[in-house]
Amino acid sequence: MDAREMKIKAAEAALAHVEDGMRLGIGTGSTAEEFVRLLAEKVAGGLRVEGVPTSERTARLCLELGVPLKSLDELPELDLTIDGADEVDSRLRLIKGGGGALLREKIVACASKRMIVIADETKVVETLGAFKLPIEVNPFGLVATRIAIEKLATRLGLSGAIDLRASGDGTFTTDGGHYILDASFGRIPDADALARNLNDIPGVVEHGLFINIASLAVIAGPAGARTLT
Ligand code: ABF
Repeated sequence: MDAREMKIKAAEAALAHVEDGMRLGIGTGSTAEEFVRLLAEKVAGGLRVEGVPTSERTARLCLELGVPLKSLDELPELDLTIDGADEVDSRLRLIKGGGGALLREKIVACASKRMIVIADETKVVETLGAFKLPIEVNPFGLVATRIAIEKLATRLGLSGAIDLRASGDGTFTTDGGHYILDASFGRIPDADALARNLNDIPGVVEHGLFINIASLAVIAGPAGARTLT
């Protein structure tokens, strides 16, 4: 099974949790896009759902494939969000934000009764942090915010470069107009403490540690899909 087939396997398994009439949060990234394609087939076959997209990119794909969309303000309480991740540990703690949509992803997931993560085996880790932790920051006071994050990291015994994310023609800007700092900590032994403390830094809009948010992960590997709860 190649990488794309594994993403499709995970998306298929998650689709089994979608019921007629559900209000769905719809994630971002290549795995979530496989889910959107499968969902669109079901919608074409008569399944009635309303989706809230977690990014402009996902919104475009849904519109193109005929998945009905609403804004989160129109549907502020969702039944289920299905989204990808960059890392997942055995306690269903996640790193997200590699795709740059972490703020909307977290808002949508937290507005949902349940969040199912779809990923392939390469995303499962013992300790979070090998993937650079995305931290969404307000452009105002960028340097001061970065220094505050560095000081926090030092206090928590973490080290590593904290780089401003670039895009082809300059600085990467999120759908919300913010910047992203990617922190190469390598290992984050106490992800809960880091998550709590990052939220106390005023220039930090949100970070990619999703703690106590996911309720289930569908992990696809060469032998098929398994679940983590
Ligand atoms: C989103 O897409 C993100 O939070 C995560 O960064 C990324 C995962 O992408 P992919 O499924 O392409 O690996 O879910």
